[in-house]
Formats: sequence, C-alpha cells, structure tokens
Amino acid sequence: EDLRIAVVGAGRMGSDHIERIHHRMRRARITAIVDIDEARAQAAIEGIEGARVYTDFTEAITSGDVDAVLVATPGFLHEDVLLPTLTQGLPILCEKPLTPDSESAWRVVQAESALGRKLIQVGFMRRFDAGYRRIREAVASGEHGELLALDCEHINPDVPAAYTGGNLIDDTVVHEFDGVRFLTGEEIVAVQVRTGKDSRKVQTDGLKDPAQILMDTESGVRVSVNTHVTAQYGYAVTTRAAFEQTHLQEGVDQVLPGFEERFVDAYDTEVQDWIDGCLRGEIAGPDAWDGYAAAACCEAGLRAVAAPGTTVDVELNEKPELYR
Ligand code: ISE
Repeated sequence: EDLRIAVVGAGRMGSDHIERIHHRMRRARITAIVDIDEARAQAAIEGIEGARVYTDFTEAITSGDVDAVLVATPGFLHEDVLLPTLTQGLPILCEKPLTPDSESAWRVVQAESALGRKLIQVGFMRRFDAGYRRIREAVASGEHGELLALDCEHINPDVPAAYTGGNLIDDTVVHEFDGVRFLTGEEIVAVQVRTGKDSRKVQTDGLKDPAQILMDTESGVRVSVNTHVTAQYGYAVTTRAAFEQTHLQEGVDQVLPGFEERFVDAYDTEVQDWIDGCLRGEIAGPDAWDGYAAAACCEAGLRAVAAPGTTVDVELNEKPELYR
C-alpha cells in the first residue's frame, strides 16, 4: 500500500514537494492538498488523480484518507498544524523552521515527548546532501584527526522584498545552525554577527548584506558563515572543514539558480527516506529537538544581529528522554 500524503501549504516549497512526490517518489501518493487559497491548491492539484483540495486543515487530517502530513506553510503557522497532527498520531515532515521561536518549538517538543514516540521530522535537507554527509562521516570516523573549524558560505541571488535582518537569521542561517550541529554532533553555544559594507542591491531597512555569523560549539570548533543574500548571480552553499591533518571542501563548484536546484538530490533523498520510514513506522532524520535547538540558536542570532560584535550565548532547556 502506498503512503497517502497530505501536503499542507501549496506555495514555493509545497509545490516543489508536490511535484517531487507525484513524479519521483516511490510507494507514496498525494491524497490531499491544503491551502487557505483554494485557487492555489486547485492549481497545484492539477493532474494528480485521487487527490482532493481542502481549505480546512482539520478536515483533511480527519478524512481517513491521509497517513502522513508534509507541512510547507510559512513557519509562523507550523505550530497550529503540528499539534493537532500529533494528536491524530500521524507522522509529519515539517519544513524548516519547526516554529519561528524557541518557546513555541519547546511546546511542540513537549507535546511529542508526552506522546512518548517521535512523529516529527524537520525539513533540514542539507543533512541528506552528499557533500555534507562526506564531511559528517570524516568527523565521526576521526580519520583526519579532530575537526577544528568550519568556514561556510551561504549565497542567495535575492530575497523577498520584505526580508529583514531577522529573516537573515531565522530563514537563511537557520540552515547553518542545523548544519553545524549535524556536522559536529555538538550543540552551538554562542553566536556573534559582524557586518560591514552593504551591497547597494539591498532593498529593506535593517538587512545587513553581506554579513558574517560566527559560532562556537561545545568543544570549541570555530565556525564562520559568510552570507550574501542579494548576490544576483546565483545560489551557492559551500563548506570548508579544517581537520588536524587535512581539509575537506564541498559545494565550491556548485553555483545554481536557486536552492531547489542546488539541493534537489538532498530533497529527493530526504522525502523518499521519510516515506520509507513512515511505511515502516519509524521516524529518523532531524527531529523536533533539532528544530527546537535551531530555534534557540536563531534567538541568540537575533540578539546578535541587534548588537553586532557582541557574543550571545545560546540557551537550551534540558533534552527530554525521547531525544537522547
Ligand atoms: C530557504 O528556506 C532555503 O532553504 C535556502 O537554502 C535558503 O538559502 C533560503 O534563504 C531560505 O529561504
């Protein structure tokens, strides 16, 4: 039996996933597309036989026609979708961020903890990228000695007109917060932001571009992330990992139009693994704790943006049993 998926949110990421599931994923089909904008949902459903449009999310998840839910609404709407879906006991792939702030992310963690089993995977797709995995394996095996530093780049051709300095952190750098946690296997303990000359392509007040975000991990791995989100020429994500005995570099030759192209294989692997896991009754991949930890890093990052040059500590609650 195929996994019957409801996709909630038919915007940029939702449509990308709909197309992916419909054309490329095995053992799954879309049975519901939910969007408050009915016309948008109708457009997304075209050509998908057996799928229904819903404007009401609760109706979709209680229809009896849905085994799993992929959440692709804007982050501020996630909690309202996640909590009822947990209550229904349905597995979830939730696009990043889990929720926009650590307080709401913690509520989700607690709700899942209370159930006593994992149902949520967070859509941090970089964990499924081949280059990221090569670095992670080298860190875990210790074959080149200890990891000492990570120097990363995150380049976007442009961002929406209303993009703020805060979005730079909670929409863009959130990927590095998770990526660094994944690559090092450690929590991030502190964040700092440095800014300088701004590009004349920046359209919104308060967005500093380019910027540099510095992080420290528990064992003292030094991390820098150079962001440039109005770079015009393309999308690029690079990582240079310095070990005691060598360095590894990933992504340097990959400048593409957007993240959909750059991470297409990562997204495909992420969604297929999730589908296969759902069918086996197992949830793997980045979990709600990872989503919460990233939200806590973002909070520190937002304070760091407001006070360039100061180091802001990341505050984390104690990790619940379920995630240990
Ligand atoms: C988006 O969510 C992504 O996944 C991209 O990697 C990131 O560059 C972009 O800023 C985000 O909006």
